Amino acid sequence: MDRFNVAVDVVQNAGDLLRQCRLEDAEICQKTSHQDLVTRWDRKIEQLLRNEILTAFPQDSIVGEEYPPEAHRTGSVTWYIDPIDGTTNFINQHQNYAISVGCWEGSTPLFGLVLDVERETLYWAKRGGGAWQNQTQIHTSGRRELSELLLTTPGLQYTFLEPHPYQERMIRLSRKVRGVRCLGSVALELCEVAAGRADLFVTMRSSPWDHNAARIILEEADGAIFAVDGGELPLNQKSAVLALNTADLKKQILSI
Ligand code: 2AM
Ligand code: CA
Repeated sequence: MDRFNVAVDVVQNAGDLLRQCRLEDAEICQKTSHQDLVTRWDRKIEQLLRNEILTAFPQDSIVGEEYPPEAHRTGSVTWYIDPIDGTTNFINQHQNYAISVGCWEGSTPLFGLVLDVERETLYWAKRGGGAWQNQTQIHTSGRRELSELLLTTPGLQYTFLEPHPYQERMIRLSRKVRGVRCLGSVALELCEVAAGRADLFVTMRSSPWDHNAARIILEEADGAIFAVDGGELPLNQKSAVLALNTADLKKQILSI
């Protein structure tokens, strides 16, 4: 099996486990605060993904949220994996969370998978092959007027309430767009832009495992993704992120 098929299999199996699991309170831990949580299931699912991927492709590297990278990987392929993107939603809602797997050869995208676990919806893209929601091809919206755009952001307080260099600009932007939505998952919100149900996305906090799968899907859907200052989004560092239904909107959004 090639990497893509291995990835689809393991992501679907992991989704089946999460859909059936019943989370106990004792399985929830704080990482840095009461707003930054991890569960036994985040760890268990990341272990499952790592084991399956490394058994099939032992030279590949894995960058995941819950475990440090393993040493001595010689290949040029890196997998960015988040076992549960939207852990708070997983805990409180048991919906609106995703498994995110992005596969890159150096800085070249190979494919991205984002499984909306509870909706059993797989967003996926291979480089050059368009973007897909299950068997249906998806595309970003054609909206270009600021007053018609829906802005999605996963952390309302970090985007609008906590002080940061873009805070005033974000508040101005929120007044100019048609509405603001918050789903609570970087990967799922980027897929909302890819599918044309949202038009732009901003987050002040995102890690490579949060966005490196969905960015492939978004770009294959003709969207564009940047660091929040409009520069290139780094592959291997945490970053604030700006994503758009088209690169043509970038100048206008950055000038607000
Ligand atoms: P996570 O669920 O994998 O932690 C909403 O908080 C979104 O922002 C989620 O996609 C979450 O990913 C992501 N996120 C990124 N950095 C975060 C952080 N430091 N604390 C909490 N959520 C973070
Ligand atoms: Ca996570």
